[in-house]
Amino acid sequence: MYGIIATWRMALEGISEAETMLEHDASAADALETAIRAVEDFEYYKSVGYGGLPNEDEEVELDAAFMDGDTLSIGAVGAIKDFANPVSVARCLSKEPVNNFLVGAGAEKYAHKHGFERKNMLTDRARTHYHNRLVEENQKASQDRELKPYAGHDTVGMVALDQQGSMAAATSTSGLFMKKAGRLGDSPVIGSGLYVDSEVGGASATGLGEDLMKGCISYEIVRRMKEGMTPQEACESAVAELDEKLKKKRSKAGDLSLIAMNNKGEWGCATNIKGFSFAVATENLKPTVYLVQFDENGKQYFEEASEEWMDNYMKTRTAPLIWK
Ligand code: SD4
Repeated sequence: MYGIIATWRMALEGISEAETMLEHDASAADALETAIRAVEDFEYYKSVGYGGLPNEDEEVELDAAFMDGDTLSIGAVGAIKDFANPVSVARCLSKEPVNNFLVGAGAEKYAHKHGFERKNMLTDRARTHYHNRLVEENQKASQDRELKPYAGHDTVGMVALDQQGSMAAATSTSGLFMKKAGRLGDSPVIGSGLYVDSEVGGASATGLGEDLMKGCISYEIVRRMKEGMTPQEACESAVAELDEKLKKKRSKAGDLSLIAMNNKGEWGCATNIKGFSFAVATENLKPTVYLVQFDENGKQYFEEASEEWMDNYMKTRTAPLIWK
């Protein structure tokens, strides 16, 4: 059995490529890195890699992580600037005996030394988003002005299983639009943004990093799978419990969306938001995008994305932007 699951529709092209690789016996780690790089390279996705939205100082700071489920090796970069593929730097770091998680200038020094491609990651389109956001803010009365980090978000997180039974997980993100310089979310943090153990399975998160980290949610899902839950049961119960706990202790819960796969290729997903999508492919399932919907009792279910939804998705991502 082989398979790959990823957060958001934007992962579809990447996981399609990965699926072909897995079918031809590639390793989970290679397939995963290829899939995430495809998302990082596509300039119209504004929260991962090239084209990612900048922080409040108009700088694109990227976070990424990689975990090998066979060895539990981990590698991560935080707030790295001007490198094309943070996930590949993270994977390279996972091969080091120590110094596996590097941030800022240290991460850039390492990436440079290892020959990773440098690139100015701030696109004109992202500059336009930044400029327009400031203009919108300045149009408000001065007492209402507040540069809140962008609420919409699309971190890519993936878990893959190969035909040898090896698993890997990885994430990549530009984090929250208008975040403070140096801010890290859950995505590069092992246990929160991702976790994988080939003896069990893996999970990965997207949403409000500050809240996802409060539950070490990816590790928690893997732990539940280890105790016998299916990926779906583990995702649903862990997300519902964290959502409830945050509401009880803090009166609100940020966005929490999780995907998981176990070492049999069974998969699951749970979210506390409307509009979440994910992409999955296995030996028995062609690459498919599902939307998470809720019935009248608040119970979630999955619906395959229609052609119309898919067309509209790409149209809105690539629509021309006006400099206000
Ligand atoms: C973060 N979790 O930096 C990331 C943002 C995100 O989908 O998931 N976006 O907090």
